[in-house]
Amino acid sequence: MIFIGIGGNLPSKIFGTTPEVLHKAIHVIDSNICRVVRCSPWYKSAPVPLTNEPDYLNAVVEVSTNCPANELLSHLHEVEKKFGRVRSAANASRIIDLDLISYCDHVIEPKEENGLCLPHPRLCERAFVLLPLFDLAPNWVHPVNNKSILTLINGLPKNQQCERIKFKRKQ
Ligand code: PH2
Ligand code: MG
Ligand code: MG
Repeated sequence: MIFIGIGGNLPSKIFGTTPEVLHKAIHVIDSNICRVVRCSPWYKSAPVPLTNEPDYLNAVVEVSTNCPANELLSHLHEVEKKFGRVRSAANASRIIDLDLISYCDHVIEPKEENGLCLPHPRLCERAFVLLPLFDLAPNWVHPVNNKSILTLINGLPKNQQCERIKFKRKQ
């Protein structure tokens, strides 16, 4: 299974509010490069690490693709660009962020900065990734530390609030 983390905490002048941006982005991710299989429920959380910036909206999307991981990541970067993502400091507020969380349990050790690392190097510290990943893949096991997703969730720092939210359908 292949999982993408999707999140954002800034609106776009062109594409709208964060929920609008992220829902539109899922339709653009679904392309000849990769098919969107499922999307988790949505979660609202304060920035990790905590700042005074706006809350994030996050979900995890399962996709299927014949492309290797690095090509899939390039596609995700293209989608980020289309929605106006500007790269600045690490953890800076952003309109959209698409991260490759896990690619068929492939393991790629971190090498150079900004190089592809799988599974995502910070996923174990992040409720906003682990909770939606649990919704999609409750039996998932981290291929490096062999911890189950429930063990990882139980090991999260207690101060990370991450609340599942529902969107009302537009009339
Ligand atoms: N992304 C970050 C840094 N911090 N915090 C939350 N709640 N959600 C995110 O998606 C997020 C973050 C860097 O990618
Ligand atoms: Mg990220
Ligand atoms: Mg990213």
